[in-house]
Amino acid sequence: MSDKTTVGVGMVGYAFMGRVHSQAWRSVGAFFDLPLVPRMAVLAGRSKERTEAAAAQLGWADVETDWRELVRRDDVQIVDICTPGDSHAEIAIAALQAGKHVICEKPLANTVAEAEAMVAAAAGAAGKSMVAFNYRRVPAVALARRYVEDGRIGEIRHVRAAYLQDWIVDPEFPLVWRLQKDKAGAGALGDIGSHIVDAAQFITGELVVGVSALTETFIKERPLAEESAGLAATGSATKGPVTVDDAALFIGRLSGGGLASFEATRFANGRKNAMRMEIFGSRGSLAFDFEAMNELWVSSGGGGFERILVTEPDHPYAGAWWPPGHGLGYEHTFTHEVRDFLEAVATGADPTPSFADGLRVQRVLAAVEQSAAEDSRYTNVED
Ligand code: SOE
Repeated sequence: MSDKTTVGVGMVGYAFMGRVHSQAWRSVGAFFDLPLVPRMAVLAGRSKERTEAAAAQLGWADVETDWRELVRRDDVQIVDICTPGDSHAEIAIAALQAGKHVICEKPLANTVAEAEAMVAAAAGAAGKSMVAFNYRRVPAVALARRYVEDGRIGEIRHVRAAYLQDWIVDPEFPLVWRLQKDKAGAGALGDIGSHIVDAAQFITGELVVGVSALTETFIKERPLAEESAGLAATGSATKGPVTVDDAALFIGRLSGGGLASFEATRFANGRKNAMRMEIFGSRGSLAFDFEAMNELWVSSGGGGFERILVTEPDHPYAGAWWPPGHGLGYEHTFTHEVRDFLEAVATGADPTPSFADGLRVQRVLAAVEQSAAEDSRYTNVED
């Protein structure tokens, strides 16, 4: 029997993010020596039948069909929000007001105003809060951050950040919630652009302070979605309008004086989840591609790049898992996330990325949308 304190977790939503968060809560105690033992107390979803089926499959002890009931429960101390962005603010604020700790999926909210309200609620709350930018917890990304902090890269000159996917290239791919502004807030920009803005700020320790942007929606109408699971879906014969961007490209300035470029697209045919970062500094450079997530490429200037297999025991998180070279996957980043969150809850430290960090990313996304809408810095080529 463990003599550690148990902490009850209540999760809202059980689709793609809910499944991967469940995997994290289920496995974290088996690999990390935790100060608190998480208990997967309750899963909330709208349909009783589906929520019960998901709870049985994913390992949750009980279900609620209204998230408000989950937030009220005494056996829930941590609320994990895995719903589309349109409900993040309401659930997070209610949970914080009820004294719970909150982990919220990214982007933090659908608007800057909602994100500000969440930051205000977090500031006055007893509970801890964190936004789930999971890629910070890829061992290679955390190692990249360490190298920048140690001064190995020097002053940051440019960042090239790209997040390339292709799951909606087919014009007949249905109009899932991620393609609807009222539910998702934005398209590729919010869903995957938010990740690379956060990763760029995290690795460099700097902020994106200004942007100039272009966005595009290539496919304006799609079949209405009937069933969806993960990123797959079936559509009906009726079509509806796509109300978000399919791709967002922007350049920006960093607070340290460097320049950055960002590409977020779901139309990079052949690229599945290519979240790529290249950091060029005065002393060296770093390169990372999530499709080869156990590798970090490092240059000390001259002689090109050296490949580091980020699976050594002294690399971030890696020592908890397999022998060197055996590698980690997507799901481990979420396990690291809940591990760090439990650590913060136990020690009273403030977990990162905070809701304030999430708001900062939201402000960048808003600036991108404003720039794209105004086309103010966009110059047509004269013929
Ligand atoms: C879909 O684009 C998605 O699942 C994102 O929502 C996730 O945040 C990203 O990790 C993978 O792609």
